[in-house]
Amino acid sequence: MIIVHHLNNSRSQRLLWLLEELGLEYEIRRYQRDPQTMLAPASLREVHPLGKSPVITDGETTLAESGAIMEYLIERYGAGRLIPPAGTPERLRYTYWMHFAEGSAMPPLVMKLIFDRMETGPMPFFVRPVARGIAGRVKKGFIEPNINRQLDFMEAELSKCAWFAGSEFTAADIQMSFPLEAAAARGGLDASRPKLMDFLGRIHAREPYRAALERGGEFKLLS
Ligand SMILES: N[C@@H](CCC(=O)N[C@@H](CS)C(=O)NCC(=O)O)C(=O)O
Repeated sequence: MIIVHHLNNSRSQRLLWLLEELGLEYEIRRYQRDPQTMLAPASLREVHPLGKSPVITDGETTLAESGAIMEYLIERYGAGRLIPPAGTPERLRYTYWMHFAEGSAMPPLVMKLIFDRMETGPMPFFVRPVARGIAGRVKKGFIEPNINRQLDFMEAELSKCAWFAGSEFTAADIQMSFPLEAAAARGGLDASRPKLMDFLGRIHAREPYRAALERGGEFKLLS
């Protein structure tokens, strides 16, 4: 039995969705973020040394890192579903977006979350202006331009085809959902990028997406 070690409000929601799309049976073990720090509980480190979510166990196999888990599940249980055939241009696009999601899209969004908190978090009053100044400059000079350039790029790519790998929905769309949900929650993604907003609308309407939300429980991205 596949066990998903599921942290609330986290990337593991994506895996529940993949498992629902594939119609596989799975069990959820739940972990709650610390309400103050938002970090995962130490008990997740008993499953994998890094203690990050998602992690799955499948028999003797324990695997972390969402992209690796996606590839494992598709290869082992997908029977050719949700992945374009090898050697096609669609397969190359699939691989690209599968890696882009965590390798390029998420880092500036995570940085934005951290620097937003630096501006508003508790600190001695005399430090606040300095902290705000540094955070504001890093956001304006580096983080926000990168997020905007990436969003423009993704918008242009989704103008060429319905889904990230081509005309068919694939696991790359599931992997790309998290940065886009995060961008909509805190990265400035709005109706000015209609293709990306339409993508979010289309994934939210999918039955397996809804089924995964129902099983996973609360899913509210940190902002
Ligand atoms: N690139 C990793 C990122 C894993 C990650 O940072 N997960 C977050 C949840 S979305 C987490 O576990 N945060 C809690 C913590 O760092 O303690 C992946 O895609 O699996």
